[in-house]
Amino acid sequence: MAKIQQKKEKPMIKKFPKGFLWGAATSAHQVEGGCLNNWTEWEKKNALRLAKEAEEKWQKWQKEKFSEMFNPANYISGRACDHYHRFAEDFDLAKTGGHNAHRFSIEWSRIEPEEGKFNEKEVEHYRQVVLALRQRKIEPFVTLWHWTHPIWLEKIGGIKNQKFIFYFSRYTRFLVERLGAKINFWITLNEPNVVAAQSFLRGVWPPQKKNLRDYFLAINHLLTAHQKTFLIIKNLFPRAQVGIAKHQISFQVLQSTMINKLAKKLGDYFWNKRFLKKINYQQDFIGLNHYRRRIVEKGLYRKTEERLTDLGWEFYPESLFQALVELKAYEKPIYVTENGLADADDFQRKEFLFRALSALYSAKKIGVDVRGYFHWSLLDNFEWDKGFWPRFGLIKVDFKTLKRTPRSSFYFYRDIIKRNAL
Ligand code: IFM
Repeated sequence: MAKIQQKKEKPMIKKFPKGFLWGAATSAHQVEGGCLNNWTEWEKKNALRLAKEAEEKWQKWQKEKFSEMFNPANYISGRACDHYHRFAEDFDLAKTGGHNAHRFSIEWSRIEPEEGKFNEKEVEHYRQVVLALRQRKIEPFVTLWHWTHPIWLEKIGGIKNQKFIFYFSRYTRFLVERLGAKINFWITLNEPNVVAAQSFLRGVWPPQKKNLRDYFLAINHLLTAHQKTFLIIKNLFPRAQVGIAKHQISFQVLQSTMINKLAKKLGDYFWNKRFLKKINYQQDFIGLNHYRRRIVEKGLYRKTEERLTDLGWEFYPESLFQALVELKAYEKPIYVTENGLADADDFQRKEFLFRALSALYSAKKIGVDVRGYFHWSLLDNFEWDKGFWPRFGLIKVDFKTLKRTPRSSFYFYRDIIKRNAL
């Protein structure tokens, strides 16, 4: 019998282009510590309630694994990771991880703690942050508003007050005039659709007011705020690249019925497209924040329960492919400005990274112009109304001692970056 010669298949190397940006993202309120803003005020009022509601809200396995969720202190951002004082140490770690880009946000309430009174010392702080990144050859992506703003602004309604547009523009001009020469990439707003929906549609985030009219007001103010600040930045620094970080869901129709197709269209329009379409002449790139898909069935959107992350979100990294492909129509460069999972034991993060980056590679192969990937997050941090228990970090943080310990996935990601390939 003739021997069947087994051909050894060479594993295909998925090579990324030279200059591809690799990094991680954080936001001021979630890592800096010592903030005083609309969220810190809300945390004080709601910590006890959130701890009590944990019993009802989470599954048995989550409650057993993360008993911190029953402690009101879990819901107070407090000193967080103390990144405000330890940013240099954190950037050293990012450098060891091979990162050549980093996304962070500026805390508006530090810059303008009282209406119209700007704090130059805090501008200097962020100048040092940018310098620390540049010294390590890490490209800064700077977010101007990652959901938190000064208390004086919240007192007059925050994003649902039209004056938000004026105040946000003034704050942007002040900052960009001072820091703009050192920054190539600005992200004006983080996930405008998420914050407006959580605050005014679901009514679960500050100011916790369920009201459809306020929802549309908030979205429209954020739209105009972006359009105006885009022009401010471009007038001051024409070569700066300006965009937003947009939360996108991959709506997936399994059975192609009329009602499912219609539900996908609606979901896509209201969640994914409306905002981006309206600002398409005022964005140089699209920042994609992507975490999840939704299955469209019988005209409804449903989650799947098959394999889950610590927060109970579906583990399905491949949905990044669809999210990227759907952005191709805008004909802009794309940076994945957030993508990641809560995984305290780091059991799933390596596989997540590998599969998500394979999806990104496949999207690139069919012509999607993706130029960078920022994993969420560099450090474990304060996950808003969930508090500290969901662990998104490539680097583990012990919130008692503030000791940083890179997880095994940190090194896995480092090796991908080193090879610039999968
Ligand atoms: O932690 C958040 C981040 O602030 C915005 N995007 C989603 C992340 C995970 O929930």
